[in-house]
Amino acid sequence: MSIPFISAEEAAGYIKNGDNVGFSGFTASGTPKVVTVALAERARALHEKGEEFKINLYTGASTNDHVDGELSRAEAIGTRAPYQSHKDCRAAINNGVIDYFDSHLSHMSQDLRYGFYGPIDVAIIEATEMSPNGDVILGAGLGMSPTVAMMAKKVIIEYSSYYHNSFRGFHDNYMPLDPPHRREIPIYRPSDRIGDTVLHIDPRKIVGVVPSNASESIKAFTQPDELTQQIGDNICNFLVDQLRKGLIPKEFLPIQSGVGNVANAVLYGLGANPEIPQFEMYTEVIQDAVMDLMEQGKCKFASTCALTFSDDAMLHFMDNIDFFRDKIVMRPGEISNSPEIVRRLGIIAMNTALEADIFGNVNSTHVLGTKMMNGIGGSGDFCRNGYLSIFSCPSIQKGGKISTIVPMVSHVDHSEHSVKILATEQGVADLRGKGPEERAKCIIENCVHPMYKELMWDYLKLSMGKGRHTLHDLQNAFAFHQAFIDNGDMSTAVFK
Ligand code: 0RQ
Repeated sequence: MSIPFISAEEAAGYIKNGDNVGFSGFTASGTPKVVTVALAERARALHEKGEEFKINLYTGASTNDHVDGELSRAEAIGTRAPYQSHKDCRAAINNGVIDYFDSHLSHMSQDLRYGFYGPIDVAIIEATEMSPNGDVILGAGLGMSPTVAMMAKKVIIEYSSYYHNSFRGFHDNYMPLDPPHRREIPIYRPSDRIGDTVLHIDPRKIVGVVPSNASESIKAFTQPDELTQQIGDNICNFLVDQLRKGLIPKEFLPIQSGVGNVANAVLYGLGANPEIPQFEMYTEVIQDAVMDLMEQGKCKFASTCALTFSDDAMLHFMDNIDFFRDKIVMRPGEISNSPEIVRRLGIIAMNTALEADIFGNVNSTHVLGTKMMNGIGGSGDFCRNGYLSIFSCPSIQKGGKISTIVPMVSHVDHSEHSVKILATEQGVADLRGKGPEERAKCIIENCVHPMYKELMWDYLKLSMGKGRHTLHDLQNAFAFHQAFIDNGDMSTAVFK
């Protein structure tokens, strides 16, 4: 059957007010780039005529300016899930314009299939190759593509001709059966393949193909500064010490690392350390650092949901694609982040905290407990189920006006039960096997910035000897946050 080429404007015309729209991709990678720009334009035109127009936007993770940016600015998003990291989208969420719900990334596809969020009316899928029978080779990120393509009533393909080499063979499209028929997901090593390289989409549902020639527009990462380098070194030295003590098997364990400069610094640190053997990754995104480590022979294999390479690094990848073909597999988010696999493989999970408390609870999402930053992303999928769950952050922010280590976190994403290790540029707190009082002492001693240490000891002393298991003083638990709200500086906290 023949599938027509259509313009972005025609494609946007298939999307109606109130539709649930699912997207391919994970981070900017593999996320559509053309139709949503036309859709935002259409939304603005309708709004000017006084007509309602909003879609509910479901993606694998964060997107790009073409999706979250354009549609937020056009006030064309009703409900948004499960993750975003765009400033305009964040502002609209925090102003109550967008109804955002934050979800573990591994849950989203199955929750959609379970019917929790209604039908998928339209799916927009970026393809890099396609045949008339609906067999599609996806691009640089999978996200929820198999699920939204299967569920959607209508599918729009954005056909990308940006890449000068074929992605064929990098994807492992797989969708588990849903309960009560679910079996184990048969991945026993990061490199195991269990699905198809092509994604088959019923061609009768494909309403048209929109040409696109846009890059992912991912900026190059900045070199780690002294602070991130110190955090990276602390984590690296900790892992080497664990290896020496036999607390990590001598073959090492697969690594998951979040995005950002600390993640890059840790990976480069592991790469440079002769005591760390060749390692594999089982993670949700790989950044430029992983490509370098593969070329140096230090990283043997990476299972990921997306190639979140900067544009220059992506061109390098394309030029050398055959070198990487047997070293990388891209999976849907529900498989790359599957708690079952994370537990089975014994992942070393490394993620970033906004704030942590002295008992080991971590807040990754809410600034001062109320403003959404990005979302929990995959950090919960990996942290809860990892062999070792490490969280890191600088010990202070905003020139010291904020201590990232606080008496009680203002929002909990990862509870003390899941967080094993906390690291700042000051040092590393190993929380394993410690009760609340010992945890608090260990975190204050090793992670808190010197300018906040005394205040933190004072807080702990408020509860000591008062017959409490967790040494909280509820009247003063948020004194740091209140001081920031009142005076713009946590160090002015005074306990009652
Ligand atoms: O403010 O932007 O005004 O300078 O927050 O802080 O240190 O640059 O943080 O970019 O590394 O992101 C947790 C958000 C960290 C991220 C989080 C202020 C600070 C600065 C940003 P400015 P940094 P990073 C893999 C796994 C959840 C998802 C996840 C994240 C701005 O890592 O979204 O882990 N994680 N996914 O000054 C008030 C505090 C603050 C604070 C920092 N305690 N209070 N402001 N800031 N700490 C990826 C995926 O899931 C795809």
